Amino acid sequence: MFLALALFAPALIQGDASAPAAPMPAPKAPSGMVWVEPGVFTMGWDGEDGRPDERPAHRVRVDGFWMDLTEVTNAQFARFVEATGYKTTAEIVPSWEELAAQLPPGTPEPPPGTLVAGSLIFAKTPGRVDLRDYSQWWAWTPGADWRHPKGPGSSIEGMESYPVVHVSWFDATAYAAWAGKRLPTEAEWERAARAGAEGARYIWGAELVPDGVHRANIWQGQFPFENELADGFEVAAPVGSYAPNALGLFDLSGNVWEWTSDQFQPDLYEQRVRAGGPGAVIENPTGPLRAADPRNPYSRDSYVQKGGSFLCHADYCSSYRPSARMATPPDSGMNHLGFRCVSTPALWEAQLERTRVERSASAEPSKKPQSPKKPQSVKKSDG
Ligand SMILES: [Ca+2]
Ligand SMILES: [Ca+2]
Repeated sequence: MFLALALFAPALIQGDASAPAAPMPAPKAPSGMVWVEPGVFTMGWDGEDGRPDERPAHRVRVDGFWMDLTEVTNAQFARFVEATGYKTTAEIVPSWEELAAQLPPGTPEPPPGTLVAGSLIFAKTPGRVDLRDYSQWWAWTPGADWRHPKGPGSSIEGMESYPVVHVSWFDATAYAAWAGKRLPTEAEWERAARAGAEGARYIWGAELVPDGVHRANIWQGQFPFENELADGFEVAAPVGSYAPNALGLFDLSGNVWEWTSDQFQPDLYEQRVRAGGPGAVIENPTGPLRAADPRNPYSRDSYVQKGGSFLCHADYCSSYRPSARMATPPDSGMNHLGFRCVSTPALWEAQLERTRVERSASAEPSKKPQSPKKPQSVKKSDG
């Protein structure tokens, strides 16, 4: 409902109410995206519920960019796969070399033929568990992929407007390149999320459920075994099911996590502030060259994801706060992890040019003189 409102009332989503009007960027805004003005904001969080990797809050400046109004949907991803024949990571049998690089040295190789394609699916536990061991609620599921989000036998029929899930960072990056876009940096993502709520704990303000109205698809009850569904959804919701932020961006908080282009390091903000000195404004940060992720200590790469998901609970991770950070190796897919893209005037102009070239190339044969069209025979099945 909220998404329909925004799409049909574009005046509502022009610009951040807290900032002066920005000059209209050129070229024309791509459909389904909104312009995020260039500017300075406070990234990170020093508040009481912030984790060490969110500290210290510091000033960052980012250039302007367009951002997708919603998480990328199954329908959008299907168009990409149809156009390119792309196969996602979850549909390809992993190689032992790739897996071994993320495991403790000396981990024995599994017997030949036992590695299969698949992805991770959340499963509620029978009761209370030690929250430090997340393997208790994640099930490696052979045959789970974006078309089969609950594993073999499941499908996305009727789920066109749901966020695509089980997409690796590689898949998200490939989609973005095809669409004339890219993944947001962590700074761009947080800048967009905080629009209209600078310095607030949540994207919409100070209270988690203002006036009793749920603003994001997260988890109410007791994680990971009892979901009270107070917000209406147990797992992913169709994109745009909750009110957007001040820029008209939906589900930045909750629903599914969103990949960014930045590698993760837990003490990155401390390093930035140390290097920049007091009062420094960091320009367009893009993250470190290599990850140092305590949750994935053997993986060279681990990319930041933002916004939390339908699994985030106030007592467990509260990652629906805009400063919260999580990271995952780029070949991993899960049923609560998706993405959205950003674009820039330069990227979008290049995409328009590519489209023009492709169109004129495909129109080329029609320039040749053609013989008059013969009436086509009617197939039996047509009649
Ligand atoms: Ca929910
Ligand atoms: Ca989200």
